[in-house]
Amino acid sequence: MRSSGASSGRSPGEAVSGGLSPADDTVLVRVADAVATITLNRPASLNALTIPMKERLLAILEGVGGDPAVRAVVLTGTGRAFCAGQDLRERLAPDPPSLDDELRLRYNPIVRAIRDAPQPWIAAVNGVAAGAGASLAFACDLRLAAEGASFVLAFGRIGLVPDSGATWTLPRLVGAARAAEIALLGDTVVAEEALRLGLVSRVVPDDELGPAAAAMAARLAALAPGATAATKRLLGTAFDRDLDAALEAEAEVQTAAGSHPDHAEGLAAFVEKRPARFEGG
Ligand code: T3D
Repeated sequence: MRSSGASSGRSPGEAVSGGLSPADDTVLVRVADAVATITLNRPASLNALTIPMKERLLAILEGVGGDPAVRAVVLTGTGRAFCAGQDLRERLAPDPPSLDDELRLRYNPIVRAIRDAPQPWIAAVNGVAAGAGASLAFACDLRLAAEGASFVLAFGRIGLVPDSGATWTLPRLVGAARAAEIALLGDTVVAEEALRLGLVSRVVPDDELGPAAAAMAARLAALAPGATAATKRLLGTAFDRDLDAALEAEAEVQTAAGSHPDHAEGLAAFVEKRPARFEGG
């Protein structure tokens, strides 16, 4: 996976992966030091998602997910929003795309790509995350919020139901009672409240969000990729198992992790008092 887009920092002539058009800068991706940073970039519309933008995002997600050189991913937005969800102007066009197509062909595969990716995903929520924008943040493995960030499940205001996985992720993150209040009333949840509810794990000053997300991603990228991917899988399916099934799943996955060279490298690094150099694979 190579960088693409106006702020990617790629040098002239460098290949853009997956046939992504370098002329389209609505979603930027930059890969450096095993961390992919994906930036939703339509700030004038609060990074609201259009069809071309969703298609570009999905192509990027698939490229990143299949790239073993990428060990952690940060998803964020340009400007004062993380993402305002579906572009409502597109929905108001004379011949709007069907909701069925939008969900089944675009939003759902995007959510699946985040959940199925082997890498840990960090949502660096820089501002408002509304509708499917909130759902994208909920789909990530970790959420850091800037002090000025907020979440709003705005679906009810336009006569829709929460989608893009929000009815699945939100109760798992905050519990049934809080999820019902957030989803049904659609009140704005500001960053400090999101922290109190467990919707985000950290809130940092606005200008420290980028560095905080980058530091967390660097820590994740230094871990053994196979064990990290397996931990993500175990956590992502935890609520679907009883204790016996969880113990069995852990035993199975741990046996595989223990036979990987990265486990031996971790043990060697411990006794030699040096940082581990995990190869993955
Ligand atoms: O295909 C499908 O429809 C299926 C999938 C659905 C999933 C969904 O995401 S449904 C939910 C869609 N999102 C929303 O309903 C949120 C709409 N936006 C808002 O409620 C507010 O904009 C915010 C609470 C996010 C922020 O409010 P505020 O006061 O800070 O900003 P603003 O003034 O409302 O917005 C600033 C600009 O962004 C404005 O443009 P303008 O007037 O300056 O040219 C506004 O129209 C634009 N904008 C904000 N959200 C969207 C948007 N443009 C298009 N689509 C948006 N979702």
